[in-house]
Amino acid sequence: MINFSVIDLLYIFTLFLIILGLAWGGIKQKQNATIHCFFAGRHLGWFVIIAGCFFTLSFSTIFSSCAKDVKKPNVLFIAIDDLNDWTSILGGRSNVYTPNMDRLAAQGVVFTNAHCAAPACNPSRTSVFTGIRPSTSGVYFNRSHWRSSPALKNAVTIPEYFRSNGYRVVGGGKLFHALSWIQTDYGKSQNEPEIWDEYFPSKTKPMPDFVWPKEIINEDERISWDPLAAPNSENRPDYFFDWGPLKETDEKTADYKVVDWAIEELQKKHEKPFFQAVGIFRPHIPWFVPQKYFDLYPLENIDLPLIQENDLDDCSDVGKSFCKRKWQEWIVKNDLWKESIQAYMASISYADAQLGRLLDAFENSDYADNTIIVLWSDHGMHIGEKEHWEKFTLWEESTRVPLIFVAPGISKSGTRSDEAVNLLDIYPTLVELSGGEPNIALEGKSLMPLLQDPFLETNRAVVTTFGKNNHGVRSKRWRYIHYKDGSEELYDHQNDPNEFTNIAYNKEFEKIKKDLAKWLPEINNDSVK
Ligand SMILES: [Ca+2]
Ligand SMILES: [Ca+2]
Repeated sequence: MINFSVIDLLYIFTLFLIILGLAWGGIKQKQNATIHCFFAGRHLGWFVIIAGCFFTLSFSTIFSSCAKDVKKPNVLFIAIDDLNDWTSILGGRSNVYTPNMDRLAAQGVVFTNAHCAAPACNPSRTSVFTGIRPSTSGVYFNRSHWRSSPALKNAVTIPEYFRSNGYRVVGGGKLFHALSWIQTDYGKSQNEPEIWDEYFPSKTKPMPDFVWPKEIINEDERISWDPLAAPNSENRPDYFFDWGPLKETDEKTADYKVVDWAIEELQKKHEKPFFQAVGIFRPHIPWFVPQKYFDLYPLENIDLPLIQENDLDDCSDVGKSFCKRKWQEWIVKNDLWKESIQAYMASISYADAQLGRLLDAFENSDYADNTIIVLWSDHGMHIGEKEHWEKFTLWEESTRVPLIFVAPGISKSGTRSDEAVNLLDIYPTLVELSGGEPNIALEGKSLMPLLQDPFLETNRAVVTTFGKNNHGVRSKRWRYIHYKDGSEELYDHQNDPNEFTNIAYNKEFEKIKKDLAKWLPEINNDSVK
């Protein structure tokens, strides 16, 4: 059967008008032999021909631009906070229950060697959304206001890019840096209201209120925070470092509400293509999630991470200065290591369950066949390795993150790439996948070649930066760290996947080190206030 498009039909209609015009002119010419009528007949014929051409040109332009819009892929952009490689797809820990991340991975490409550009929320998220390195922007820490950076003053963020290309751009939850319970200082929202068409809960309040355990809330409904985990113990770390099961069900929790909003968006009929960003806050501390997620991980089944005694002895003094050794001392003294691992894993499985609800709605939506999905976490997490907790280091625990791309018609289902890639690559990849022109201002690289061929070897190394002039360089095999005082670390992942032995001062590896140092950024700007 022959299928005609709207444009084909318009051309046929025009041809019909032209023939009609010529015929009309011819008939009139025959019927009226007088000179006056000859011209009248031909004029009418020419008029029909010209009108037909004009009609076709204008309508074909309108219809072809509409057809182009219909073909533009949507983007579902999923950010998870503080999730390290403790997922079954990355294997950073066995027996973590993340079935929904596995399910998404089965639909696309998992980047098993993906690293953040900065091991902290604000600088990492800023680099993802602007495509600019922390060393270029000077946005190194959570307190820096990213738009104050001279390099980012006029930067076009991902939502702005898509909006200028005819997309509806919406977001919900933590995407740029924010904390729901601290509205000042480093908890202040760094979201820019004007770059979104819509935001949940609102453009000025990017995260819903949390559900706190009752013990944390005092009589006038304010958070008093008498910690649940080992209250009144000596030398307790920051009180955000707390955990415990919630009696409430998922429906009451903040991330559930963000996903509810995201589901509603996916159920709408959209005229324009969309860029929809969904920010899931757990497994960020404090680890308060419903009891059922704690029940997945009985304490008696939990192993401690593999660690080496005196692991820090061969590390740089700058690297050591980043470590929260007091947290580790407190954990060990109070015998809470397994409990805290249980709480982090419970929070990961809670986040994964919310992802599952989003994927269910997506798969049942009208957009399942024409939407690019990218899932990423802003940085990793130490759970006592190198006597450190949280992120804020240049070691593997802080830099390695989940990164999954699903690109219909381009990526191959259930494939993996082990090449070193960076979260800075998300922006140029989305530009290329959506048919845009490459933008030289973006400092990452499009992952399109790896999506098309996950076995491609790139020989690339990628950089993570923490503070001015401190960089970690990760290739497929090596991690090289160069700190601001000139001190160095080098780890061979082929023989030392836990980064226990610093071989930077072993002459045998001098050339390896030099080759890796070539990837260090040339621009190292001062920190933005
Ligand atoms: Ca984070
Ligand atoms: Ca060591």
